[in-house]
Amino acid sequence: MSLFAELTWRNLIHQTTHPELAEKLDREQFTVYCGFDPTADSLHIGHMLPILGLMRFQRAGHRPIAVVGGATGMIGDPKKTEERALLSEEDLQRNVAGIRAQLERFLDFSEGGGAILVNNADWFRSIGFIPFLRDIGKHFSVNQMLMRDAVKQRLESRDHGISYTEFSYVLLQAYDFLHLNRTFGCRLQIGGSDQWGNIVAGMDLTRRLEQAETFGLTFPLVEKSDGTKFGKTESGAIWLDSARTSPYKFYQFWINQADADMPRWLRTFTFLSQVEIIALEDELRERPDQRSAQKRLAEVVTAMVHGDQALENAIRASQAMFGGSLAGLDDATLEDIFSEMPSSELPCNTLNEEKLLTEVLVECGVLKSKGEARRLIQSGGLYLNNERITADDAKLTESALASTSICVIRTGKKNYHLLRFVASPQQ
Ligand code: 383
Repeated sequence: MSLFAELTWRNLIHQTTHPELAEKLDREQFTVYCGFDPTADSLHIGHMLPILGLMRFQRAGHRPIAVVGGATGMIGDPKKTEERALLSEEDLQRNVAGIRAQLERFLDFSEGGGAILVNNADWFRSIGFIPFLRDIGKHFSVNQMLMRDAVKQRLESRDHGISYTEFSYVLLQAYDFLHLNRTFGCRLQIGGSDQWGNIVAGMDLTRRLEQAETFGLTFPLVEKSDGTKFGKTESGAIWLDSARTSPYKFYQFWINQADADMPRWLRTFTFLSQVEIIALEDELRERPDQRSAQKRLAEVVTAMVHGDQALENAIRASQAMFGGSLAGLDDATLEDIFSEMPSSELPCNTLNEEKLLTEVLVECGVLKSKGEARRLIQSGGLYLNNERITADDAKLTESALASTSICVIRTGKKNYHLLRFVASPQQ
């Protein structure tokens, strides 16, 4: 299947600047770029579509360039809502480094790898303000700039005007396209549909100054079938950095997506073949309770972002939530898995006191009375670290620890309570 047909099948095309781009992509090799501004030290899943987009172009034989916006990140692409806070030089450096490292996990930027990674600060550093205004600014019509969506909304909004700084952003991104065209023969820029204006501005500038024809292609915004915002949970964005969003939480995010979104997500966020995706859709229709589509999606995306080992751990952690073994899981993983469950803390010397489990359960507020605790044990409904307790006179000892300092109590099928043993008692 041709690249364009595949992108279309995957619902990845929102707009293109030229209808003939479809066949050109089959006949000619393109150098194609997408930019990422270092607004944080990590990318999030909203960036996955364009990253995978660059990978799809590479797999089809084209040459991808990823631009990290060390310069544009200092200015800020205007949002519809409000002016961005300026980042300090220091934060910006850290963010650039973080994003670079992440992009390197997806695309091979090594020599011979085929992909190119650049930072636009490298060429903006040496451009003076006056030459830029004369040589570049002269080609921009303020009248047209005022018609851009984000700018228009900011002009209309009473509380949030727009600074000259952000208003000028489009000139910088346009100049990047020109620079990449001159330097690498780059002829195509891709991005989300929010980038259309910036892309077209770069094409115009390149035509004027280089008489070169360039192209643009945008992806649709990722929207969930229920109309809520994709990629955000109650605890915030889903980041690609495992220190911000653990592989377990990342895996869970995909596992928990709705059936109705599976056809779209499988196409958008994976490289799975059409045959496999259609089989997964059939399976979902026939046996929705199995959630095979969600599992496969979570598997491939987690492995792609965090690697096979992290995926394996995430699957084990997910099984723990459903009563699976806790063996080998450490404190941090247990905290992560059971972060939404109630918990209590006990001084660690409690483990030497040979206390009755029934007493501890009442002390921690898991159950109301020792009698209730005894009856629960007798009916087979009490678990320590997902192992059933059978003796109603069982004592709490060191062997109750699942990891270094945590014991996981479960009553019934899935009421968990985390018991932390700490050095000094806390109120
Ligand atoms: C900077 C310099 C360029 C080309 C692009 C840029 C960044 C661009 C931008 N992009 C977003 C970002 O950085 O703001 N002005 O977070 C997002 N992108 C991609 C995609 C997307 C866009 O990185 O739609 C989502 O991920 O284009 O919002 O020379």
